[in-house]
Amino acid sequence: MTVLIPILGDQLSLDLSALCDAAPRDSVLLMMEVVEEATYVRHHKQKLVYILSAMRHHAAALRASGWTVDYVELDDADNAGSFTGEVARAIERHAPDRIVVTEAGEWRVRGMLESWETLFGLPVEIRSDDRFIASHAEFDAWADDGRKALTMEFFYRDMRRKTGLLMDGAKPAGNRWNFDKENRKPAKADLLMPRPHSFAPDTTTQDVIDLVTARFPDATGSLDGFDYAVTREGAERQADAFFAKALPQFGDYEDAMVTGERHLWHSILSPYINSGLLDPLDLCRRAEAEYRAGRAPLNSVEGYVRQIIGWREYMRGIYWHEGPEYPRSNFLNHNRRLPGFYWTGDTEMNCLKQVIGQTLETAHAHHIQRLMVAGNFALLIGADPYQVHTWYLEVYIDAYEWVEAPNTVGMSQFADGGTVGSKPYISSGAYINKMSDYCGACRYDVKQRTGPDACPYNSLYWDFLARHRDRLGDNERLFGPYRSWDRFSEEMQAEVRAQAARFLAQLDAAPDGY
Ligand code: FAD
Ligand code: DLZ
Ligand code: SF4
Repeated sequence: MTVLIPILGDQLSLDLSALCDAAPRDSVLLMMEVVEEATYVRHHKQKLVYILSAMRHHAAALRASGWTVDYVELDDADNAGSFTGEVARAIERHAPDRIVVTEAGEWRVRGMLESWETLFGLPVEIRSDDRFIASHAEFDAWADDGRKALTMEFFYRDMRRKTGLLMDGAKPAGNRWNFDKENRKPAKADLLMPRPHSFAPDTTTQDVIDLVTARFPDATGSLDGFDYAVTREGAERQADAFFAKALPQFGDYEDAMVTGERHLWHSILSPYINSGLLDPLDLCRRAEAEYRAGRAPLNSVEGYVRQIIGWREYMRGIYWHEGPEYPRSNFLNHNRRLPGFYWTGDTEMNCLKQVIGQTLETAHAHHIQRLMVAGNFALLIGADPYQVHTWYLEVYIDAYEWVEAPNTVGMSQFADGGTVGSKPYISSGAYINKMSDYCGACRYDVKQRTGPDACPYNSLYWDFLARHRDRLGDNERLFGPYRSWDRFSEEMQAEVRAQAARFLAQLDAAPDGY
């Protein structure tokens, strides 16, 4: 009896469901570096290096625990280039009686796994991924419970009750579920800000860097300075540093943006959580322990726990609940192509220059940079949400479709018409000015709405609202902004809209750059 257990690149957990009852004696674990996964979008080079190096280190860790791992490298002769092609070749090598696999993290790959039983004439058991707190059935039952809206906050409270995290009996710790209002402070550059560890590439990572440089020269972004952890131990060290130094301030400065400070008090653990090196529930329990021991305040710990058992679980639920066509949603009928500077950072708008520049350099940006600078601008100009989705999937080291698409298509671009967010996340330059130091060094004036020096976000914001009044005018959460717009004189309205039109025309005329 031999069981073949394929382990995908985002399944790098030692206690994966496919392994829970397997015996090393009669199991072959199959890990595959395949060109199809490396090219289904033009992934950032650092994302490619991270995943392939983490896979190689994970294979070594599995072998050290006694497993037999059949590892196919990208440059191996006869590499078939796809999961299905490699499973076919592995069946020839090992003649297994059956296949056991943990479910895939996206519709595209789910289809592949589901085709194997018929294709190979072998029993294929697809197990649910129990690294998540809510199963598909649980989320669907919650979503289909006749509720008016799929509000994250209510789902989050159920997850708090289910896990017991930050609960005092039946009540939330501190008698409040959510401390978000206390988590909106701007920050200043500060030499004492915690800095995460930097991991110099070892020989395995260096081999992968050489491989990616040779095989994917056109991939997005830069490889210089790659310093992510690629092992469980490295990821754990990073988590230790976060809990010891950054968690206490995480809440206060969650939404702040500071030039040259890409980490602030964020954890930078998403790549490790999403690929399986760190366990999300374990991290939340560690955060709670910091609160209970009096080392971190509740607004920070609740904020951190909410991001993981609230937003992260909710996004996954939405992705599978809404179906494979969800990334194609386009409620606002937007079709402008993204400007070429999304791939170069070459723009005079300093906020975008900083955020896109950092993204191309490091494959990471924090939530408010993604949402309120890059995403906000794409939404205001009416960019094609599918292209925006592809960009986010490409450039961020933690991007897998199940988490990226609901964040981009839903939360950031409002392309799902309000499934994820009750209103579009749009703002004028004022919000960026309040939460960052970007505007001070910008060629544009954040206080001006019109004229050659006016911040483009300002006219674009009002133009967006005016343009979409038929679709958004009866959204209660936008009554305030529409009332303000209506107080503008007709001349001012015309001037603002002409300013936006000139800006968009000049954007369209610029070379694509992609
Ligand atoms: P922290 O700020 O330290 O947050 C703690 C943890 O909470 C993160 O590690 C992450 O696991 C989780 N988390 C926080 N916010 C979210 C969220 N909105 N959805 C899911 N998990 C969340 N996150 C991804 O993991 N992959 C993506 O592809 C991704 N794409 C995004 C696209 C857009 C347009 C936006 C607005 C957000 C996206 N996010 C994505 C969410 C968020 O930006 C990242 O999770 C976060 O920046 C990761 O950095 P961190 O680990 O320092 O997070
Ligand atoms: C993203 C990615 C890349 C770039 N390369 C591989 C790979 O070569 N082998 C692999 O097993 N997984 C890779 N991945 C992650 C997969 O795309 C991910 O496992 C699927 O999206 C399924 O969720
Ligand atoms: Fe961005 Fe406008 Fe501020 Fe310049 S002035 S940094 S474009 S928000």
